Amino acid sequence: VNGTAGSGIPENVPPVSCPLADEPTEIASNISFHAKYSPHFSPFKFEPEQAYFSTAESVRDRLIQQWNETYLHYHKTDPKQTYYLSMEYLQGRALTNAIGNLEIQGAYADALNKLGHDLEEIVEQEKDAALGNGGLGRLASCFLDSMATLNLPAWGYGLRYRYGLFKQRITKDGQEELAEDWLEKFSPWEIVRHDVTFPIRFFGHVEVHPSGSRKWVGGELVQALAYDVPIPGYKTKNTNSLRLWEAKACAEDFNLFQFNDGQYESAGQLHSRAQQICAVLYPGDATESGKLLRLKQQFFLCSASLQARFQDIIFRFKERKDGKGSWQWSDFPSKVAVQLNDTHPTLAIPELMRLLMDEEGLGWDEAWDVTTRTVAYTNHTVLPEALEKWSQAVMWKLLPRHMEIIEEIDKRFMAVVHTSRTDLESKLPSMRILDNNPQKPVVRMANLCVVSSHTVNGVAQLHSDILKSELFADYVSIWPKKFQNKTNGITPRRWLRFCSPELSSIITKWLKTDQWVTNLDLLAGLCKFADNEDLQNEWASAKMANKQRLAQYIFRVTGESIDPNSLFDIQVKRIHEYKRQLLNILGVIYRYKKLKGMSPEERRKTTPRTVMIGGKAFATYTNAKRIVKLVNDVGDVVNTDPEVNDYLKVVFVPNYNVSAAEMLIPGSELSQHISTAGMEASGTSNMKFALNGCLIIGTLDGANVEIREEIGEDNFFLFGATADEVPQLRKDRENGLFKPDPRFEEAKQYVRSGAFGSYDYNPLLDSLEGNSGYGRGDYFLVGHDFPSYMDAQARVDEAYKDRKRWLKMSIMSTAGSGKFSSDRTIAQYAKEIWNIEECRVP
Ligand code: HBZ
Repeated sequence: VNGTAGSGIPENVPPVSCPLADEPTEIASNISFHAKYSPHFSPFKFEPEQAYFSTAESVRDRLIQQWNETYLHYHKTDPKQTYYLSMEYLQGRALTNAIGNLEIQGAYADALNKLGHDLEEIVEQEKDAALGNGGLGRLASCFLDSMATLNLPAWGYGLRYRYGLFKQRITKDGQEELAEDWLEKFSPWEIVRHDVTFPIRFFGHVEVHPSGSRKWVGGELVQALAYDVPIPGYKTKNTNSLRLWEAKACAEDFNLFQFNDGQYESAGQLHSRAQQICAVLYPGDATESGKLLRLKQQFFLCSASLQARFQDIIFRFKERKDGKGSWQWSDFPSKVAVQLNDTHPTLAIPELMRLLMDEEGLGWDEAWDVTTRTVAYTNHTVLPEALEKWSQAVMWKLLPRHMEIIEEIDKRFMAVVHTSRTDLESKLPSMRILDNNPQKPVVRMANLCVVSSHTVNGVAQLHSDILKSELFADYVSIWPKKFQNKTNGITPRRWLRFCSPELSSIITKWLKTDQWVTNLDLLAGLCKFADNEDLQNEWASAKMANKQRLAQYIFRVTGESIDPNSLFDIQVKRIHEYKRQLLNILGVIYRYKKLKGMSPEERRKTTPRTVMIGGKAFATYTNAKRIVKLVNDVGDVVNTDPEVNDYLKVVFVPNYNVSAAEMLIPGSELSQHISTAGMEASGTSNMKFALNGCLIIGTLDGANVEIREEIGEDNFFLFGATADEVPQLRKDRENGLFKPDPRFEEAKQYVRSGAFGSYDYNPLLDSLEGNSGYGRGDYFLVGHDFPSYMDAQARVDEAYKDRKRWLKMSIMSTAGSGKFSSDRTIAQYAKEIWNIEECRVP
């Protein structure tokens, strides 16, 4: 059924019963069944590691049961379904989430106790599935959770990378990258589907038949093999699927003759070339290397996912023709919605056109109508270097038929402008899909998406406004209704209910219901208790417990002892100049210098802080790596300085990932979301922190704007230039009109003086000066925002001294976070873009 329907196991053969009772004793026996009969380890070993794998397999039994029921139900009901295409999913660990969503956490904890293990220790055994780089990938994973929880018939499609995001190690030279082998001991959460494979073609040529029809032939073929990861919804039977494709060579591609002749390498050449496709996650920054491989990956995802869908549709089509009603290709968009997670899966557009025309015999107009009513596109960034552009030459070589189709789309788009929108003709060169600049002819993927999608959306209101007024402004006058906003969200299950059980039970107690877990707006009910002393005391003790747990974690991963009574100030996200970790650390440096100049008496009046900064820098992003090194060097000096030690600590949190976030966010009190205004499309960790009662110091950027609106401006430490001021400030800067704040000069000078070791930080600091860096001098406006940032930090210190006030602000943050549930976001996609409805498994 799951793939194509067909004949199943005869009903007169009863299945081996699978122990799905909720009694701890039966669960324990199911776990030990897996320990004995699963072939992964010696059956006589039952250390935490073996206990984890057999526990996971036992949970998987249940997931598979629900997953099968879900498929049968969708098949029977035949609703419209969404296909979410994403090159990235940052899933993190699955065990806590699965037993939490299935509501069997307590029973599993008891069962493991009976077996001599502790659930908390067992869940730590799991490696993160990190098939993504950052925000975009984590968003896709939150969306999967919400789609299942809302009982939506929706599938995720992605790639099964052998190595996901690298592991970060900090050495004396800064960041080092290591391959992360998340499949080292196999993943218990995936089900390999040997019945679901499709051939994917690369290279080759186009054959023209006398009838005029065209066919892509020749080149090389690689097999796409499906692995399905069950995605359980919370408190529902619906269990959707994340389908990850793996690339495999065909057996006949192995040259046995060459092998027998001793030519081992060339014998297996095609095999290793196929393996390369899914070997690694693309680091996701603008680099030249690996371009062709990345393009292959993208096409591989698009072609396999669409072929799978076609197989299902055609199966149904035949079923209907055999007497169960009629069906036409023009009905396709009423059965299928395809969502492109950024431009990475853009090739789904020409591939869908090709399948419809060359395989199914539709004419251009009909194929185009079907395609444009099916596909929608989400933009996640306005940074010019992240807007994908593919070399036309490379595309012609790898995908000749798709390039023909793209040329035709471009030609027809131009014709429309020529005939009906002559006022836009001067804009055509930048609006076209093909950029035929003879120096470097490219295909602009974002333009292809805008022209071919029925809906284009940004990921926060400010970002969507910028898309309409800047990046895609010229298209808005042609298709004013095409552009929408869908403010991002996060799943409240992983990001509050499961990562902070302490705070969750306090919320449930005061709201007298746990319905907030699926209806996050109910959190607003906490507002009226924000001043209540009992709630405040309970709130403070839950926070303290989380801070202590975090302090132990920090000690474990860095060896640094931090004081849970100090203010925990955290900035964790990918290291990027626009995210301005440099602003944060320069502020810390200034604080350190001031502390050193104070008398012991004066110091005692300050607010003690622990500043934690974590995140990965792309391997070849030099300035990002220098920032990592600087934070570590500052930590080395500050943390060993007995004069300031009680008042300031600086910790670089190594290898930031989803699991680390689940530890850091619940234990945070202040978090920094301080990007240059207009540059962070949304941000989603800002939502996670606010939900956990952490106050935000931030700019008016991305979703910060909406968070501040929801939780109230008194509960947000605002600073910095606004997005519409930024262009003028950059111009002023170029014209020498910028006067730096003396505190900013002092902080930079302190680093240059060698206070933090002998490493040469001048190139990094020079990017903040007159005319270096991007050639424009402090492009990210660190210098401009520094004084208002320091003032905001001073307000933080004052607020923290007033315990009651701080606790009230913290409660108000959680209370105001209802809007940022990904359930809300996904419900809006479902209604306003996909036009799909809930399909609940009875
Ligand atoms: O998507 C992020 C945005 O920076 C962030 O503001 C937003 O909240 C989030 C979810 O909408 N964008 C990314 O994470 N982008 C990438 O990771 C990326 C990956 C591969 C690329 C380019 C960008 O080739």
